[in-house]
Amino acid sequence: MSERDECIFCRIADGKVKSDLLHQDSEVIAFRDINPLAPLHLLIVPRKHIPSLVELEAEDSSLIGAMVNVANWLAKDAGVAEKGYRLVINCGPEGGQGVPHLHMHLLGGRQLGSKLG
Ligand code: DGP
Repeated sequence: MSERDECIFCRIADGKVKSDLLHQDSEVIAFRDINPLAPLHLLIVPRKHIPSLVELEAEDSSLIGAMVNVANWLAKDAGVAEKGYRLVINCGPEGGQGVPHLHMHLLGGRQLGSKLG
């Protein structure tokens, strides 16, 4: 089995697993988290399989900007931009990363706690 076939977010990006997709372009997709922690909880995911933030190569660093742009657009579209929202990238086991494919959480729609860890 190929790396993409073994990765749940690659399978979603490739249309092999269903998701509640809200955005897709040539580089980035965004869909609702299956386990929402807030009224709005989206995942912004590069199509390219990058296992985690620490493995982001310099040549791919513009992807982070593309992911933030998509997140900001989705926050505005969902109506949470004015009140505020949070973007989170978990990296590695101690950073709380469960799915080994780079992704950004967009959380909003309620007052989020002031503690990060
Ligand atoms: P993290 O802990 O940062 O790796 O978060 C991974 C998130 O991915 C977690 O909040 C649950 C979500 N997730 C895992 N598998 C699926 C899936 O198959 N579909 C969707 N929509 N979300 C998933």
